[in-house]
Amino acid sequence: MGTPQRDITIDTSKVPKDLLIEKHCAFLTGYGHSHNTYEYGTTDYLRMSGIYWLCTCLDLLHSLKLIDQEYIIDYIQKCYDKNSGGYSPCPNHDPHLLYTLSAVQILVQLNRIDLIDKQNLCSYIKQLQQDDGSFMGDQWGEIDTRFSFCAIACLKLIDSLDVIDIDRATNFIMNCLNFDGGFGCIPGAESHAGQIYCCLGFLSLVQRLDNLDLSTRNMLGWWLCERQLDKSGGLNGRPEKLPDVCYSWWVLASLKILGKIQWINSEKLSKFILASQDDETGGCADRPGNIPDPFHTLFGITGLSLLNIYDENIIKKVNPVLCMPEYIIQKMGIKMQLL
Ligand code: 3PZ
Ligand code: ZN
Repeated sequence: MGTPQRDITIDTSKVPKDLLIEKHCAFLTGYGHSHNTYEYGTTDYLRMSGIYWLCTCLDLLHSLKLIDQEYIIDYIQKCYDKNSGGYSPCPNHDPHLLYTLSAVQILVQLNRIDLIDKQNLCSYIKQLQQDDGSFMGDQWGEIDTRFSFCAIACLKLIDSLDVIDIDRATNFIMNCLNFDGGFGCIPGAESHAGQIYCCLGFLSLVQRLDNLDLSTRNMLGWWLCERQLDKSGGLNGRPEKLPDVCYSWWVLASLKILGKIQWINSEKLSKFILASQDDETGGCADRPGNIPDPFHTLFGITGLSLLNIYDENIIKKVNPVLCMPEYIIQKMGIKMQLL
């Protein structure tokens, strides 16, 4: 039987059963409209990513017109650090790969890639690569496979993958592969769904998924689909944790890359995501009854998009590797590997 699952019970008489599109759009734009800026509601140390979460979610819901694009573009420019070539979460903070990826994703989505100083951005990313192929997130030196993904995703979006050492970067990712088929943040660290997404996304973008043999792909597929809990239908990020809407994204996107998304019970998962909506304020929380935020709202909607249960006129298709609307990836001609 193994260890019992930690799970929650959903009171089906109290939770929404339909997708609350208009309420989500109002919730997301509310993060911008208060105080007439996009600063309200999202804390400053992650504001650039906050703007990426809400822009991406609104575009997927056919409502990008509701945001002030000029304001956002101006905000991104204020977060650009000319000296390093990277972007910070808010003006006068230090640049970091996490927020640099968010800034590039927003600029690509708003069709303003012309504002990016490609050469300066490339040198910013290049100087963060270490001899073992890994990437630091910023000048302070933390190493994590998340940052390898951010580096490769930025470079792919500006068509400049060749400026870094891809072989060494790939070797570092492969050194983070564990015996259970999952990946951790550094060699030897335990497997976690978020890290698995970053490592599979990395291998997909550099077209090296063939590095994973058939038995590893199967083990990893099993590990990922075991994240689905029986009672609630939600997914957790690792064994013995509670279900959380954002893992709908990290796990489903990983399974999509592996070509095994059908290993998840989509009916049960979609019910869990819908139950996590807040029918008063709009937005999704990490699980039913909790307070909604833009992060879980985006990953609830992208999870539903990957499950393919709503028409494209309701939720646009999302790209499983870059977490951006698929039509933009197609328009840019960006190629990646899916199994
Ligand atoms: C959340 N961050 O470190 S965070 C994040 N978490 O910046 C954003 N699921 O206060 C929001 N947990 C909410 N809006 C939560 C982004 C975390 C992830 C925390 C979380 C999510 C469960 C506990 C790390 C991409 C980028 C960043 C992360 C993961 C993936 C918090 C706590 C942490 C953070 C922000 C707010 C609850 C929103
Ligand atoms: Zn979460």
